[in-house]
Amino acid sequence: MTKKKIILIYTDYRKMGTAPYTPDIYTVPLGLLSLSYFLEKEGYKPEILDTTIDNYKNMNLDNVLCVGFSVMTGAQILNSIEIAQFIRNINPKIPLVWGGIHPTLLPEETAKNPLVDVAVKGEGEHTLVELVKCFESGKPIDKIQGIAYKNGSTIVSKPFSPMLDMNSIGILPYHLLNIEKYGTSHSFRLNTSRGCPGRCKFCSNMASNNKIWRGQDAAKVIEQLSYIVKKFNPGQIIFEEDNFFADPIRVEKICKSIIETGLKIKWMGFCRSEHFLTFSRELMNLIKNAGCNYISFGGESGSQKILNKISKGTKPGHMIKATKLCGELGIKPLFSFMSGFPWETSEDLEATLNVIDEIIKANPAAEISGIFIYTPYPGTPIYDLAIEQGFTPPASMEEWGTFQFGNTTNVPWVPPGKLSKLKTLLSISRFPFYTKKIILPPVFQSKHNRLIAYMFRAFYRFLCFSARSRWRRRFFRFPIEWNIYNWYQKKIRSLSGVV
Ligand code: B12
Ligand code: SF4
Repeated sequence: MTKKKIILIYTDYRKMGTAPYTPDIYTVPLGLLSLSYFLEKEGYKPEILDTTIDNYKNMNLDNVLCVGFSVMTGAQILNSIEIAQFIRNINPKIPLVWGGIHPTLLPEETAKNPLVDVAVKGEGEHTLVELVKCFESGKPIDKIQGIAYKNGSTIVSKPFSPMLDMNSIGILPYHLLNIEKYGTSHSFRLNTSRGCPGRCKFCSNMASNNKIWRGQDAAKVIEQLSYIVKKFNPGQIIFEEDNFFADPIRVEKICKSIIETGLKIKWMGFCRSEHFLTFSRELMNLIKNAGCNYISFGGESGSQKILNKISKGTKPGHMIKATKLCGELGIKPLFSFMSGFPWETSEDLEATLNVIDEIIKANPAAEISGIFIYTPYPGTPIYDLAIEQGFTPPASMEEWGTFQFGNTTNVPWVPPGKLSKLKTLLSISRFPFYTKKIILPPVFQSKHNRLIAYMFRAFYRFLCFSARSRWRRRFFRFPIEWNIYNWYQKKIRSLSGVV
């Protein structure tokens, strides 16, 4: 008998409001691919529907065993609610399973929603296979770990299931995706480790991974890399994981194997600057020779006081040293920063601007991805402090669906004048990162719109000038041009169907 279908849905996340207009950039749903790998191994036929690319209304709901949703906090919740309602209207008997970081952080609240039959906590590979087996056989789900579900008027919440052995993941079933649409010849994302030993107090890693880092063996990583290079030949590999460099012995083995197997790749990974400084010069050279061209560091703040408060474990001096070393090695360092923490004074913020200047001075090739406004996420150690300081947590799934990363209403303790400064700083600091190449929206690309295109380019040049001179003079008041720019971004995103 042919098995029933399992549809896994990746809903639209793009309503997040901080990224300027970037057309046709999609990110491969790595979580859903990993779930699908395990389902296929058990003989099931998963289908992935990425609604950032395809319209969910064309979904065929005949012979479906269950539908899974992958959900981050924010816009994906609203989208998942809309699609779940669509499915319920057509066939109310199809079980709806929600997984991903949001159900992991708030499993009981998620399971309460009438459009959720089961909320999955943490890694979903084994849990989903077990659930699917129960749905198929009609057996009860009460023996399964890592889930929350309704039992009459109460919510049952089971403990997390044991962590997955990363080496049990094989080559992901990319055939389930319309892979050309993801721009994989340009860059390819893969996941070879999970978790992070860090304990930064704003990060959800503490709740979702319990500070436990685990990674695939070097041989497994090379197997994945060789397959990807042969099949897709991407210009850039991105190790999409919290801390690719957590285990230097693994890093050494991976780099040696990349060189020995003759894999010609360029790659980037995430690291902590103080951790990078503990590597020997030999290892650093090996990393460079194995094709590493970017390392992304979380700078967060230039103020030692703030770095201590958030338990970052990094000093501003570490960032400068790591930047210089990257310069010597010919690797581009990429830093991201944050503003608006409850304890942040004007001096602390100034220290962040100063450390950015020092980073650029130490290595002009260094890039800054932005100074993002702190967002209190549930499950993070300073979430309760944010509530004490006046943050009102969304009260329902629908409200969590409108919760936006970097939104100024998330930091009510910041006085209005400073908020405007944080917003301007976010726009200015992100502008160079996103506009290395000016992207003309299609609407401006036709011959008839030459004049508009000319004005568009001129405005961008003016913004470059404004960003530089405001930054130099530390003058962030009356940000009329940046308000126009942000208004324009919103408009263009809505014209391109994102908002
Ligand atoms: C890649 C990535 C993105 C990509 C998305 C790629 C993709 N297609 O998934 C993009 C660039 C779009 C993105 C955007 C954002 N991201 Co992001 N992102 C990540 C990152 C670095 C890796 C995700 C990943 O691929 N992991 C590997 C896979 C294998 O794991 P996974 O997706 O979690 O899936 C597993 C489980 O969650 C579960 N699961 C997932 N889906 C489902 C579905 C079902 C049915 C089941 C049963 C189980 C299940 O099983 C999977 C396998 O074990 C994570 C950090 C992290 N370590 O996870 C942050 C992370 C998810 N992002 C985060 C944030 C804050 C954002 C942004 C708001 C802004 C920003 N600065 O990045 C935006 C907007 C998102 C939004 N809310 O709308 C936070 C999420 C906080 C939260 N509560 O939502 C994270 C956790 C980073 C952090 N440590 O704080 N992100
Ligand atoms: S180093 Fe990065 S991933 Fe690790 S806990 Fe800190 S913020 Fe989270």
